Amino acid sequence: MSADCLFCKIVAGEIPATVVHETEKTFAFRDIKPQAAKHVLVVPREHHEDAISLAAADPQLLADLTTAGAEVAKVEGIDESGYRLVFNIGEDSGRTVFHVHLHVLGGEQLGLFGR
Ligand code: D5M
Repeated sequence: MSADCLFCKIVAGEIPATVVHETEKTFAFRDIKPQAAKHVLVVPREHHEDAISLAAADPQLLADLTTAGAEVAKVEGIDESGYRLVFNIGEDSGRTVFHVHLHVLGGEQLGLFGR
């Protein structure tokens, strides 16, 4: 656990969240500021800063996040209609939390990316 990391505290149960799916290595909860009808974040229990550093340190764990994202889509009932998986990397992405998280977005027709 990394001190002062919001998502480490959520994984530890120190900050409340609506849990959607859990495995031994991953933890998924509803985004507090949803950007789509369904918006869930999947994080590794272990602290890693972003998807790129995680890919270098533990590629299996990055794969586990993707698998958990697909499981979340099933739990949320959007696996057949389709959904988007997003990792934000670096400043221009607008990311705000520095514990790697996979956004699972769906439940409606999603708009195109852009400004
Ligand atoms: O995404 C960080 C996401 O984290 C953003 O969509 C809001 C969400 N967030 C922030 N605080 C919370 C809590 N406490 N619970 C659930 N979701 C939260 P980024 O990719 O860094 O922009």
